[in-house]
Amino acid sequence: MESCVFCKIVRRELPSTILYENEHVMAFEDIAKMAPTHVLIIPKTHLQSVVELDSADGTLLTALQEAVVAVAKITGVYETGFRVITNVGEEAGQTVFHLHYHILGGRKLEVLLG
Ligand code: DGP
Repeated sequence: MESCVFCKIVRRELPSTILYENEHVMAFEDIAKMAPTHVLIIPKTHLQSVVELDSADGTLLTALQEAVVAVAKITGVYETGFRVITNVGEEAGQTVFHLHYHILGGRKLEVLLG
């Protein structure tokens, strides 16, 4: 998608600190870190949010899952614990409408009840 910020990162039109990448997904540091580890995992194809994933996306779902574990290990939070968040829609706080998982860790995270 031409104007999407994360598509621009995938195309290397915007700089980012990439931690993990394969043909399906990319993981890079969040520009506005909320924790010592704050990494975004995205599909390279433009999907608006997690609700656009379905049973036809088995390969991508596996790639996303493997990226979660890989990023946790690369950043060191695999041992200490971490949180995986994906926001869907404005009311949930989604600001970039390209599917992304936030990986947060490296400090004690407050309990989220909404
Ligand atoms: P969300 O609110 O769930 O849509 O999260 C979007 C995140 O994307 C937010 O934490 C900030 C991050 N972000 C926005 N623009 C950029 C960018 O250009 N580069 C990087 N690395 N992160 C970005």
